[in-house]
Order: sequence, then C-alpha cells, then structure tokens
Amino acid sequence: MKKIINFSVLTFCLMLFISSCKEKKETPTETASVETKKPNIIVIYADDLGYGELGAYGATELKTPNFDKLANGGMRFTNGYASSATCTPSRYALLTGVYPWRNKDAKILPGTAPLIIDTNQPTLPKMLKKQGYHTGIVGKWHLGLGTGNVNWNERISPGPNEVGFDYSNILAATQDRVPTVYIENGHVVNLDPNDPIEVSYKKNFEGEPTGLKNPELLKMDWDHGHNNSIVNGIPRIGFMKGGEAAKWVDEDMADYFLDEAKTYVKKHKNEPFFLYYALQQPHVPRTPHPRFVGTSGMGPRGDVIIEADWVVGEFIKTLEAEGLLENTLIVFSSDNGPVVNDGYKDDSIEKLGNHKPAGVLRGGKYSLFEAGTRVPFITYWKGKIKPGVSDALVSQLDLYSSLAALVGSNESTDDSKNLLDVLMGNSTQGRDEMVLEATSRTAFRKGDWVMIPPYQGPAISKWVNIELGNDKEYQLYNLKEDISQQHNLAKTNLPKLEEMKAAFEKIVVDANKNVEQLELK
Ligand code: NG6
Ligand code: CA
Repeated sequence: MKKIINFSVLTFCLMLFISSCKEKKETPTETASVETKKPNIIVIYADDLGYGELGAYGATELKTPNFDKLANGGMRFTNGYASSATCTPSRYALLTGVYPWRNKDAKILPGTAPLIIDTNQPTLPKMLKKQGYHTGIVGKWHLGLGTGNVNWNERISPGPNEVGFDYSNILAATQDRVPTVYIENGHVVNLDPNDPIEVSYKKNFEGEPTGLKNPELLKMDWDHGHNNSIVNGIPRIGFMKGGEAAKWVDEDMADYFLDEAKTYVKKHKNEPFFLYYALQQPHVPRTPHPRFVGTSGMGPRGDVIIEADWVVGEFIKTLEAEGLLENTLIVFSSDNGPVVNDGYKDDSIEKLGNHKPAGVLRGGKYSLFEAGTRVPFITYWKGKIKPGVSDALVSQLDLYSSLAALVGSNESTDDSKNLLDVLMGNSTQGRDEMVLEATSRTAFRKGDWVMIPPYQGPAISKWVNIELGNDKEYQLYNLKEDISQQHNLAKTNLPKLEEMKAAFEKIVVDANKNVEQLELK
C-alpha cells in the first residue's frame, strides 16, 4: 500500500515537474517578445502654434489635414497645457518634469546663455535611457548651451547630449537668434575652421552690417527688436561673425529637420527609441520653402503652418512605411500660444483674415490668459488609443511621470503627475490643479476655475498687441461657463477667490516676488 502511494506521489510530482518545465519553456520567450516590444515614443513639439490653429480644434481658414489625422485618430485634449506662455520655460518643464518658475533661469534665453538644466538633474530622456531607450532630439533646443562663454568652434558642451540625449541635431536658441547654425552632437555642422564663429549679444563685430544700419540688405524687414546681425537677408537678435559655410538656409530648415527625424527613426527602428522632434514653425522669422509660399493665402505665417502640417504628414508616412505606427506613442503639442506680429513685417496681421490663432481663447503668447498656455495637445497610437476627445486637465509637465509609467519606470517628480491612463484615453481623471506661467508671472487653475493674481505692467503689450493678463485687481474666471474669460468673478465670488488663493499660495510661496515683465531686448 505504502509503495503504491509513494509511486503515485512520485508520478504526480514528475508530471508537475514536466508541466512546469513546459511552462518555463514558454514563459521566457513570451516575456522576451513583450520586452522587445517597448513602445517608441515621439514628442512632436511646435513653436508658437495656437489653440485654434488646427482644423481639428476648429480652424476653418487654414487646412491642416495631417495634424487633424493625428487629432481625429487619437485623443484630442481640450484642456491640454504648456507649462508656460513662452518657449524656454515650457521646454524646461517638458524635459525635467519641474515647474519652470522654480528655476529663475528658465526664461527666454539669448543664444549665448549657458545650459539651464543641471547635468545631475533627472530628465525625461535620462529616465528613458535607463529603460533601454535610444534618445534623440531634432530641432529647436533653446535651453542654453555650455557653461558661459561658449567657443562655437570647439565641441559645445554641456548641451542636449549631457542631459540625456544620445543624439542631437539642434538649433541653439530660436530661428531669430544667432548663432544661425545647426549643431550636431555639440559640433557646428559644416564649420570651416578657417572661418571661425563669434557670437555676442552685447556688441556688434567691427564692419559687420546690421538690420538697423543696413536696411538695403534686408529681404525681410524688422518691426520691433530683430535689428542686429543680418543672415540670409533677415535681421536677427544678437551679433554673429564668421561661419559662412555653416549658416543654415532658413527656407530649407523644415526639410532639413524632417530628413534628420526620418533618418533617426530609420536608424533606430530596431530598438526602442525616444525622439523629441521640435519643429521651428510658426515662430519668427517665418520662412516657408518656396513650395509652400502662397499656399495659405495668409502670408508667411499661414504658409509655415501648412509647411509644418506637411512635414508631420511626411514623417508619419515614414513611421508607417517602417511598420512602426502600431508600436509608437506620438504626442503632439506646442510650447506656447500664438502671436501674430512677433517682430517682423511679414504681413501676418494684414493677411490674417478671419483666422483666429487662439480660437475662442483670450490672450496669446506671453499672456496669463488661456491662449498663452492652453495649446493643441494630442496623443496618438494606432490601434492602442481609441480616437476621442478628452476634457481632462493635462499638462506637458506630466509627460515625465506618465511616460515613466508607460515604460515600467517608477521615476516621477513632485510637479509631474502620472496621467498615463488619461493620455491613453482610459480615464478622464486629469489633474485637479496646476500653476500656469507667463514671463515669470504665475496664475492658478483648479477645476474649472482660474485665478490670476494682480500684476503691474501694461494690460496689452504694444509690441505684439496681446492682452498679457496684468491687472491691479485679482481676476477669477469660470472656464466652463466662460472659456473666453469675459467675466471677472473675483468680486462676486469671494469664497471661491479665497479658496483659490489659499491653494495657490500653498504651491507658489513667493511667486509674486519674481515678476519680470515682457521687455524689448
Ligand atoms: C522675444 C522676441 C520674439 C521671440 C521671443 C521668444 C523681440 C522683440 N521679441 O524677445 O520675437 O523671439 O522672444 O520666443 O525680440 S519663444 O517662443 O522662443 O519664447
Ligand atoms: Ca515658442
């Protein structure tokens, strides 16, 4: 009897062992295939593209079929925000997951500014690298380079490659600021050692023409600012000498960065990759390739939006041809709201017609009103994200923690919320509250409400003709009922105002101390 039991126990154990072996045999291969399938992540980031600029967001005068394909085939956010109403702070927040007003250097930078991200600071690309991603940036940087006194003729460091990017091909600051050259992995592209580059934001180099003194050399005239060195007939901010062969051709910039982005994707398609594709449009100077001149009927500003839309379409075609669309999360957004005349006489006002760059929103770039920071915000993932519209409150600040969750990292920051479910369209529970920033001033959104503290300074910028949000009194708006911010309820809803002030002050202790108004440089 004993023997029989022992025998059957043995047989049972043996069977268990065999079946567990079988399971083991299958499991590793399955896990491996899941692991190699880590999704690629692409952030396409426009420069100064407004909330009302896409067909999918209500534009009727501009045709943006490729942006719309992403918006209508993915999740289109109606309450998606940049962290700031200008470029540098928004980009800082996107890459670090930290509110830009916490860093006093995160404001519009000259082309000679040192890098404002600490090389020891956690960043989105560093986090992704730890998870096995190859990381690249193509396009606009505007977060500073070097540590001060950059020698543009040597390797420029620290820069993107020192804060998490394996590959970089960038323009240093903005298209309207010198140096007007591409920089690849820290080296100026096509630099001739016999024609070294010098850059200064303080004074001109002897004998060099400027926009101010040599209007006869200009093919595009300046309106305000933008009257220093002339490159390709366009006057810029800042002075530059040398580097003739390295200077970019403005009209070719869209094609240049598109080629770079496509090449990057093709090269890294067999490993998980993160590409930050930072478009230069429709920031000034607006220089569409001749193929796009006249396509919008709105002058250069509209034409470069059509160009950017085309660029995105071509880029998506590449992803499709490479079979990557089903395994790639694409996030599309803009660094700040729209501006029409931002310093050049480019017919942007004259030819705007009925187009409303900010849609129904009040304000624009530089403004604490909604149009400063509420921007197009789209997540697209073929077959994974069900097309839809989400009213959840999301900020670009949240990409850090949300993308960490996507790739299996538990990294996050205090300011960045993990909203992965929201970005994937599986939840509508966005943020409860968020601090907004515009030229070092801050405001506060909580639920449907936004509160703007009193600020000195002009109500409307005479340069860009945008309402900046400054007022002697507190402003309080209910965005659900009054998206265009026409009714200040600060005096009629005191309990709400007090609630908002208290919640705001809990986050921003001394925001008001750091006020810097928009000024001409
Ligand atoms: C402003 C420039 C503006 C633009 C902006 C930065 C003047 C008068 N205006 O100072 O043209 O370059 O800076 O834009 O110089 S951003 O999108 O990069 O923040
Ligand atoms: Ca911008």
